[in-house]
Amino acid sequence: MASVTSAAVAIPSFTGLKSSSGATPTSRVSASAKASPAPRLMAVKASLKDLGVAVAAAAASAVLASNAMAIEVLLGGDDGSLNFIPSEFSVAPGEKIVFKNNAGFPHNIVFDEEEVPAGVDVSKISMNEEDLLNAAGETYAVTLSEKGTYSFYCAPHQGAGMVGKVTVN
Ligand SMILES: [Cu+2]
Repeated sequence: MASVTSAAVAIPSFTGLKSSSGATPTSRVSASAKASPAPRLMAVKASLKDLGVAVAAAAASAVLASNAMAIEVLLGGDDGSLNFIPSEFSVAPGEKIVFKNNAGFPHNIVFDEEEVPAGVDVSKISMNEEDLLNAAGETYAVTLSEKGTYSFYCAPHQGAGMVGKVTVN
């Protein structure tokens, strides 16, 4: 059985060798033919890896770019205070404002229709009064394009003084 097995193993390699004239040169060809796919595969993998790195780098710079044009406002202080932190700040038109649940939630963000620049529809920039950010780290993002001063509040905590003001300039 052992000899049959070795013959069966030998046949495919001899079939391959027959494609060229001599046994010795073909075995070299066959060896190099076997060797070449591996480096090629490695080259493909390497270039995919490079591509992945390039994509990751592009994504990272996009994140950096968006961070440069974003402000984070914490909802609730670590000391248990019911505040926007910061509660008064300025942004550029179109700059992203990210409200992030920090402590003392639930919170939400509602713009005061009486205290926004003329023509601004507060329903388009506010959360619904009934909608709440319930978990730590939950965010609500908004961008304001109209220049001016906007007042906003947290509906559950407005009475406790959780109000804020943002100036777009
Ligand atoms: Cu609140």
